[in-house]
Amino acid sequence: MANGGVVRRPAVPSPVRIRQNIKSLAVTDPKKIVAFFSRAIEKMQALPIKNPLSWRYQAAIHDYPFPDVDALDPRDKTKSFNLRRVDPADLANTFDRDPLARREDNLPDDRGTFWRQCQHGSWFFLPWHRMYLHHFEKIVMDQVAALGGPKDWALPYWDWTASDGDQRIPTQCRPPNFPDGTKNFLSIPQRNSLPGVPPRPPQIANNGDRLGGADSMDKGFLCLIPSDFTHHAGFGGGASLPQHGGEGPPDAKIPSDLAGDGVLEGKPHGSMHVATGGIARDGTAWMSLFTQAALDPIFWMHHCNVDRLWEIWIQRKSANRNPDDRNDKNDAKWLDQSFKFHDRTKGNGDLQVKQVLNTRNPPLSYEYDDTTDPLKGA
Ligand SMILES: [Cu+2]
Repeated sequence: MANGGVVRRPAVPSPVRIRQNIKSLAVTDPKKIVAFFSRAIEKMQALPIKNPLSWRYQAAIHDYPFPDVDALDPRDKTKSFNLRRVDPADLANTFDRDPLARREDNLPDDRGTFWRQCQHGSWFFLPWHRMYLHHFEKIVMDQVAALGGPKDWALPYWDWTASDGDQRIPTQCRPPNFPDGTKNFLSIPQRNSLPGVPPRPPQIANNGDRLGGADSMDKGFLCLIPSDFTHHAGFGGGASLPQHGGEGPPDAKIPSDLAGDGVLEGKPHGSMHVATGGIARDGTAWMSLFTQAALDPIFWMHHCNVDRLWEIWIQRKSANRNPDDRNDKNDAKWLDQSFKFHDRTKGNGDLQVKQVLNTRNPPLSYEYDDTTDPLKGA
């Protein structure tokens, strides 16, 4: 096939916003994408957690620890996915709590509906996170516009798969201050800062050290190889009911041992989370925990790259398809499944999976600057 096996989707009318590689966005870039992102984060962090447009509320949509952690029954499946996995005897020692909690916090009344919604370990992983990024991006866009920034601002992505094997925190996200002396809100100290155990060299994320082991980022792009979406070892994950962690398929004809995460979700997605966050026990491992990950601005750029890999997978071979069989009970449920969100106005932002399958169409209307197939159609 021409063009290295890349199947281009038909163009849709502009304006389509372009999500760009943060590496290509120097602080001096004319649109100041990175600088405006930082200033928008500052604004969002200043809002109280009760406000759906605040930084902490947005992070809690992914997951949030129960404040009543001491009273937690780990068998209660309505409770946090993370905490279910923690040995009760260990609860007092975990750092799976809100690291920004303050006495004066006033948690929102609608948290039971909108918080702790992240979909992992199933075929809802990719569409749910795409929706999550979409609403977050719109909220940031409004902050950027209010600050006088570009109207077509779009989230940058962190390409840890770069062909040079970069696997480092992007330069712009490391120093606590920008060259002009203003605070860099893309930099946080809660990233892997543990000295390596010899003979492994230390990996200090914000120093620009290479993160994780050599295979953390899936250098061979093995995640792009599966040709089926639906499977625990497929690209997108096993058929499952929509739940934190996945709870088995809606239609029993798919054996439940095929439920579970897809290849992309495990590695590089999960492995790069842990490589970035580091060890979970010392309270400085935000990216390693569902409940804290989205507090680190790099979470959004990390997931943008995961979303881009989904787009690459779809484009690289015409045989690669999302679940699309309307006659199949499971596929139909996947397509019609809706998830609850606030939109940028705090109004109803609910979306169905079938609405987010082509990024160039509304309501998404974005594309990536690079969806070249790294495997060149192989
Ligand atoms: Cu993630």
